[in-house]
Amino acid sequence: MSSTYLSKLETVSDAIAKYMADIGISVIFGVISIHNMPILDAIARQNKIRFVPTRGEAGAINMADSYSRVSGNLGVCITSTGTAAGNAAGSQLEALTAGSKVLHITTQIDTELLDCNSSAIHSVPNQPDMLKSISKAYFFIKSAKQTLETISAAISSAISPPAGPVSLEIPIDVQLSQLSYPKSIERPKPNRILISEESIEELAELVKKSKRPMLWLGGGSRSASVEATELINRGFGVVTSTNGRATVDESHRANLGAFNMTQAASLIYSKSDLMIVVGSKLRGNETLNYKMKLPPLVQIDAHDFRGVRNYKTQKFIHGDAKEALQKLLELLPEKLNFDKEFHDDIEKARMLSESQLLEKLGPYSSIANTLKDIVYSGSHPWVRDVTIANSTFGNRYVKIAKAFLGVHALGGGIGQGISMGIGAAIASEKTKAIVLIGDGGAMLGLAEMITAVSENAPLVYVLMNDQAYGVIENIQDAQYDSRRHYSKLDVPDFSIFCQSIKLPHQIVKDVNDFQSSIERALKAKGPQIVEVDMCSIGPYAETFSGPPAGSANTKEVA
Ligand SMILES: Cc1ncc(C[n+]2csc(CCOP(=O)(O)OP(=O)(O)O)c2C)c(N)n1
Repeated sequence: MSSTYLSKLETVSDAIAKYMADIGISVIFGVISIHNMPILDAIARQNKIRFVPTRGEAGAINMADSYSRVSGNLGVCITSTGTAAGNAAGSQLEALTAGSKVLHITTQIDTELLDCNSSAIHSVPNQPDMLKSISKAYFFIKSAKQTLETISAAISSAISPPAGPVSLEIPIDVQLSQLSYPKSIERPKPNRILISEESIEELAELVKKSKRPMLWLGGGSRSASVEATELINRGFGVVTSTNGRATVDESHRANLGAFNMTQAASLIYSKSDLMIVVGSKLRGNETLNYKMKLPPLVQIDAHDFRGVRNYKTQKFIHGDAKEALQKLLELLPEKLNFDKEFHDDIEKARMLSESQLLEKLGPYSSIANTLKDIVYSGSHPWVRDVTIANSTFGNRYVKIAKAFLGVHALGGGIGQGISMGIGAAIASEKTKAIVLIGDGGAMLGLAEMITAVSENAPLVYVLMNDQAYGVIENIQDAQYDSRRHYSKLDVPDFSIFCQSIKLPHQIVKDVNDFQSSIERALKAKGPQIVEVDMCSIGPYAETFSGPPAGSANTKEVA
């Protein structure tokens, strides 16, 4: 196979590699295997795209996902047939939940052996079905002549609003078949959603009548920063989901940020007469499981269904956030006649929410304050795993400088932060990514720390080590009579582990040492880790026992 292959280099794989470079893809993440070697070999020979060999496929998708979120470009991942493609599934669900522009190229056994129970190596049942269920769309390249049209269609689908990960399967024999590269190529373009002008006109009338209109900005609004900022400057108040953070500057006094579930926020909502929900699902863990009372709602969403399924909306506008808000702005006067005290009230609500949160943190408030200053002023990508430090302060108190710099595991899955940090670091180039992770989550992605070292990724891991699934212990204490089954955790001695993989490591046993440690880590080149020894520092002032879990539980989390 290889000798025939090496003698003819105008193959489907060469065309794919060249096409991706020609349309501007500069980095790809993945794991090599016999069923994707022709494509990876072509990428390496052409030497135009950086290939990041990850330690697992789950990490590869997380990296492609966060690379896409931070760069705004397509994130690309290459896996192989069977278990390898399956390993990507959990991470791809995160990309699907977050609506990330990701292309997952995976492979298949020889075409003639497909679907005939052949038991060929890496042949597994139901691979296309699995891929369809974890993707926005699924594509398959049946023959050489379909190659470039199919890859272009797959990318168009991934980047068209509502964006999402797409999967593309290419059988090994097709990868090896001959294909001459055309003189001109078609570049993938996003499809546009036509917005109803009438709906926008009706919305403009509602805004003009409103005294305290609010925007609830979700992840789908992140491309509409300019428009949302103009609306806040004309008098709107803003609140965001965790994923929509910093769509408007988080230091703007009329931006509540992601303090969306506090009592102070609730008071603001009770006095507001209109809330436009832009690109957000109003998730249960951000609305007290849909029990939070919200103002009359209008929803703008690129999904053609009512994404806000648990709230009644008086109007639904199908469209992309940026274009919809642009059109709305055109119909509104420069100065709207809003309630003069509206912005003052929001500013006070944010300050109150912040100070109440700080009290709950106890010793960790100084770490929160240090990170707050550094992350915002240094415009660092701020990457977060699911750990108590993020559920409390990381996801709202530490300000993000720009919407695209915020990356977190929206689906609530632990263990993705280590890899997401690498994707964010590679996308950001100029500023180091800061990645806040827990020891429990770290166990799922630890091997990718070696990838961070191999790639010299500019990042700092801040590892909150309590030698346990801390939040699970807290839930067990609160709801299961302190029966702490399965939540104590044996983790490596990180100083030894990091030494063995050549990852510079510092340990903080006293919160007063945190600032100097992180500053040192930020100044140094390449990846670094600052471990916070929570067993030495002690507990939070108030125990965090998880987001609302069921409809009966409406505990406030911030
Ligand atoms: C993939 C996945 N598996 C399990 C869980 C359940 N879970 C949520 S938080 C958590 C503990 C995380 O531990 P750690 O990273 O140490 O953070 P801590 O709670 O100690 O702050 C677990 C097991 C999950 N959310 N996602």
